[in-house]
Amino acid sequence: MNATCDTYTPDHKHLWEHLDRFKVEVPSWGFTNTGTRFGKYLQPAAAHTLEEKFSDAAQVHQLTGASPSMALHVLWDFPHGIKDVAKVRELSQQFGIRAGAINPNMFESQIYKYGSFGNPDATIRKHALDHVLESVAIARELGNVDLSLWFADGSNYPGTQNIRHRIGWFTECLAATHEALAPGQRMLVEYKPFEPAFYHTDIADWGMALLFARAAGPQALVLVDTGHHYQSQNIEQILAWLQHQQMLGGLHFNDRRYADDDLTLGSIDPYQVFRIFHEIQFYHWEHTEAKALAYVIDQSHNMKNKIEAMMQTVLTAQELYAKACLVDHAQLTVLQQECRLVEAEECLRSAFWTDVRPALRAWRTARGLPEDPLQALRASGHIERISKERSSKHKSASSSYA
Ligand code: PSV
Ligand code: MN
Repeated sequence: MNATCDTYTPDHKHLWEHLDRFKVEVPSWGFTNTGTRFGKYLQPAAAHTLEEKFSDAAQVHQLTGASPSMALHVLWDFPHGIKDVAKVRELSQQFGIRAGAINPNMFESQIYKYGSFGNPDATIRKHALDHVLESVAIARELGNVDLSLWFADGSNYPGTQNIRHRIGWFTECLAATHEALAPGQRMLVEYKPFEPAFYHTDIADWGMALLFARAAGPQALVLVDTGHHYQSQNIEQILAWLQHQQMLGGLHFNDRRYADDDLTLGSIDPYQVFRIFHEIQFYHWEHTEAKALAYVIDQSHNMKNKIEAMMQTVLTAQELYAKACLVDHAQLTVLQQECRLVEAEECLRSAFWTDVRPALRAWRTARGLPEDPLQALRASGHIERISKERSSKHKSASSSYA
C-alpha cells in the first residue's frame, strides 16, 4: 500500500463538521482583575460582577461561535452558595451562555492553611467536604454539570506532614463527594506538581489523580491542566494513558514557559497543543463510542485585554484542533504499523503545517460569524465602551486606573 500523507487539501466539508462540534468553555475568573504574587494591574474593562462576566463570555461566543458555556468558581461566583443558583440561571438565559463546570474553592479561606481534604484536623476536612457537597448540589441544580476539583493541599517542608495519612483522608472525602453525584454527572480530579505547596502536593501528578479518581467511583475522571507539568513533560502521552484507561475527563487549556504561567494557549508551543488534539482525535477515531471531553480555558490575563485574550485563545484552540483534524488516521496507522518513521512523522507534520485559516474563515462566513472575530471585536468599539461604563460604575474599585 502506498501510504503517504503529503498531499493535503484542506477538505472544507470534513473540517466544518469538526468545527461545528468543537466547543471550548471560558472561565469566569478570566474576565476579572487577577494578579501575580507581586501585584495586580487593573483593567478598566475588567468584570466586577457576575453579570459582567456573563456579558464578556457572551461577547466571546457571539463572535467565535465556539464558547457557549462558562466555568464558575463557587466562592467567587456564588457568594451566597446555592441561593445564587436562581441568579445564575437568569443570567445564563439573558446572555445565552450555559453555566459550565462548577469549581469549589478550598484554597482561599484562612482555615485551609494546612490543607482541606488533607488537613490533619477532622473539623476542617468536614468544613471542606460540606463546601464541596454544596458545590455538587449547585452543579446538580444547574443540570448536572461537571464538578471540577483542584486542591492546593500540600506542605512546604519535609517531615511536617504525614503524606500517607493525607492520602487516606483524601480518599475518604473524595468517595463522600462521589456519593453525592447525580447519575451520569462527572467529577473531575485535577493535579498540579507544585504551587502553592513547594515540598509535596497531595495530588501532584496524573498517577495520583488517577488512583484517587478510581477509588472515588466510576463517575470520577482525571482533568489535565496543560500548565500543570514539569518542563518538557510529554502531555500527549499522559492523555494516551488516561484515554487507554478510559479515565480522561477533560482539559484545562493554557500555555507555559516556566511553571503554571497561564499564558495564552499555543503562544509558546503550538506544536504541543496540536499533538494534544491529535492524540485525542486519534483515540476518538479508533473509539467512536468515546464520550466528549470537557475543554475549558484556564487563563486569567493581566497584561492583555481579557476579552481579546480569551477570544484569541478560542481561535487558537480552533485552529490547532482543525489542524489535528487533517491528520489521515488510516494512513498514519499503516505507516506506524510498518515503522515508516519519516513518512509517519511527515504525516503528522504536514497536517500541522497546513494553513487552515482560509477554511476557518469560510466556515465562519457560512455560519454567520465574522471572518476575523478579533478584528470585529476591535471594530465594534465594545471594549472602549465597557471600559467607560465599568470604570464609572465601579469607581472605588477602579480609582487607580488613571
Ligand atoms: C489552579 O492552578 C487551577 O488550575 C485550578 O484549575 C483552579 O480552579 C484554577 O487554576 C483557578 O485558580
Ligand atoms: Mn486548572
